[in-house]
Amino acid sequence: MTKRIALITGATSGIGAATARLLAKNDFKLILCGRRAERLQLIADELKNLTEVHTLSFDVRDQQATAKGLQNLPADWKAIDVLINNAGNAHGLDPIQTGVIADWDAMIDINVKGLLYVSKEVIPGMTDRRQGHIINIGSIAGKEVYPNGNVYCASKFAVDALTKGMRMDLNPFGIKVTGIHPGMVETEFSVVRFKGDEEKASTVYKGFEPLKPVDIADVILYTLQAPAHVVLADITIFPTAQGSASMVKRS
Ligand code: NDP
Ligand code: 8X3
Repeated sequence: MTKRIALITGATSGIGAATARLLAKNDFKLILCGRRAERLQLIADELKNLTEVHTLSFDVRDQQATAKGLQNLPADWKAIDVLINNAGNAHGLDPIQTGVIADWDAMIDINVKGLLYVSKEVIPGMTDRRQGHIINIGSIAGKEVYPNGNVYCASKFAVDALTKGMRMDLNPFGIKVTGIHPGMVETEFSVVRFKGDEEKASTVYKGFEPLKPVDIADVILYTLQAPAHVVLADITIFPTAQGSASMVKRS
């Protein structure tokens, strides 16, 4: 059986790394992307007995580096079947009146523009071959706004809009487009949001059982294994303790 090639952005930790591990065991060849090259190498070494892995280190905010990295893929890695646009983070959790412009820039540049820059390089191959599957990792924050979520929520609302737009524009080419919208998943997400403050980050997940990265990876694999005539268009996943973006039952 020919293995499908899946490109995962943000594969150095959390949801992206868990997805790489699961897809490696399930007949995918992997292109793993992220800024931290040493982490990419560790994951590639870990998975090399399961599948072929190609790593690419670039910052998705840098359009030229993104284009160069993807355009210079070796010939046998160019026919990408699956694009998982996962790279992203929240930066800060401040009310709009005291928000930090560098944080706003980071969230819009990474979560929205970075997703577009990567997609711009991958979509033409999919339209030429008239097949492919794009999975955009949005968030419950792209479905509901919560206090102090302002710009992060806006960036994820944009991901939801782009997902819907991609599905319509790519429909004539038979390309599947899926939006996956997790609630609270314990990853490095909150450590990044709170700028390295691990104690503050850990309080986000206190008193309930959050989702694990592998829970999202499981849903991604399920989505990719659907029959050719089926697309899971839009999926929201909560931990059982979560009732909405801002409601969690804690002990
Ligand atoms: P992590 O912080 O664990 O992972 C984020 C990943 O994104 C890392 O691999 C990081 O790699 C990559 N990344 C961040 N900035 C850049 C950049 N400028 N260029 C390239 N890659 C970048 O968080 P999660 O796994 O939780 O996040 C993955 C996705 O899931 C994000 O889009 C997030 O918004 C979304 N999400 C997360 C939820 C949660 O509760 N954790 C819930 C809903 C959605 P590196 O630093 O090496 O570049
Ligand atoms: C990440 C989950 O609840 O912080 O998208 O918005 S949340």
